[in-house]
Amino acid sequence: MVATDSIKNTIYIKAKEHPVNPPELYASHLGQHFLDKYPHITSAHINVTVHRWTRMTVDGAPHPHSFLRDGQETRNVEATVSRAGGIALTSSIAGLSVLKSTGSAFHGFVRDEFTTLPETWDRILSTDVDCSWTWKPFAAVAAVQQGAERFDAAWDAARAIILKTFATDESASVQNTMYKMCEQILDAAPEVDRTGFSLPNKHYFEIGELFGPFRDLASCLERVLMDSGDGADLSWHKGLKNTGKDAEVYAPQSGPNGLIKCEVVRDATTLAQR
Ligand code: AZA
Repeated sequence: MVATDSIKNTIYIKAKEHPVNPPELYASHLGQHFLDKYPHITSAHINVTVHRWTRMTVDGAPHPHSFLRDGQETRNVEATVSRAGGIALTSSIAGLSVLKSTGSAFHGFVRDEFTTLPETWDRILSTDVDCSWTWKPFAAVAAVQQGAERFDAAWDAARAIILKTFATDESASVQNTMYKMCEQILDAAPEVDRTGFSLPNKHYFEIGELFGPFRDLASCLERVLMDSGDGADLSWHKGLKNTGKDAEVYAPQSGPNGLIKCEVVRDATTLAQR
């Protein structure tokens, strides 16, 4: 048994002995250390989370020693270092919250007896991006180290692709937009075998659009609430209009929301040649 105390101290010492950037390389060093040190271990699983500490700008200049926590977004690495299989690395971005106020539609989907959702040609689109990409297997730490700049480059490219595509795509659906992002990430990082997304669909409804899309139930309740002056929309106050073309005030919904996932993998021939 290896005590968590030893493991914690090892993490500190290895962070002193090796660069912690890129985190993929640090995770590989750490995992290899546990294999070298303990003969009874067959594989080591390492998770590294990097938080965004961005240098402050003070009076227009970068400050030498002050930083701010720049959102909840993290850069993550999952590494498995094993005697049999070399080093498996998955990198990811998590918790990148984005919202666009238009340029998003959802129509033409399958309708059956369980469907209540109306089609929409214009809606707010918001999500917390969780995007991962899995590298081709590495034989050993030396292979991770050689060309280690690939890891920052892929993270930079993935983040830029996510933001640009989210902003500029006339989104036909979350599914369609996330697929476009995956294709670009695979193009930008040739050593990546697969990439994927997990995106919660965070709804914002017009006030007046009680329960959002679930209108049948909503229309009954709405009438009751409007009769009681309790405000299903804002018309109870001086006839304010806030739906359709007049919508300006929206309410974030607490769920349940859809969680939409996809994974795009390179073709089998390419993977077999790795
Ligand atoms: N995809 C979307 O883009 N929006 C949705 C979905 C979906 O599958 N379901 N409800 N709203």
